[in-house]
Amino acid sequence: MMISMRRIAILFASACSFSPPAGTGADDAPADDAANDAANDAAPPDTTSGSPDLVIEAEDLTTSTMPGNVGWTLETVIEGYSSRGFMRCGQQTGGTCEVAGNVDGCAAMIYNLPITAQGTYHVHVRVIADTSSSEDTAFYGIDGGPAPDTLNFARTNMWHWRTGAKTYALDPGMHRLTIWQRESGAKIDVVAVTRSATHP
Ligand SMILES: [Ca+2]
Repeated sequence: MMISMRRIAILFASACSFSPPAGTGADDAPADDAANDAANDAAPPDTTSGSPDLVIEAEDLTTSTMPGNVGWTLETVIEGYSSRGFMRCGQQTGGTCEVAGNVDGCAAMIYNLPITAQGTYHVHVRVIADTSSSEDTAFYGIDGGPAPDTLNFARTNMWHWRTGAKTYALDPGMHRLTIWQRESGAKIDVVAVTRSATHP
């Protein structure tokens, strides 16, 4: 069932160039889990209606950080995205950013979350990665550092949803979702923070 949604429309565009950060190398992300594999969904979501749950176009971020000369930029070169496009992190190299789990030097997209209902919230992202890509992971977190698990995309050549394993108990008020680079070239179309474990 489609979840009702509130759209946050904050336009942003940033210039981006890429230089491989320290720690670049092979994709050592965990294997995709079966539950997330079952979440493939080529249809873009409705991001126009309101509810305590939030579905936000990735390109409608609140702000971003670009340490190390790596950043997220708006792209439209892969069809099937929702709204104005999708955000791609740096060049398509699959080079990883973090050093020993430290994301301080990793490019981040930050989204304000005006939560209106207390609850346990899940983080979902609509993403794509080709069948041989090493550009298929990102870090995420709400109101702090990254969750211990990463967002691991399926290599399907199709837009699909992934859900993070870590959940967050949130009270009403303004919160903040951060998506950090893990692998350069990662592509994200939509982010969602909902009380349902099922993606929008
Ligand atoms: Ca989008």
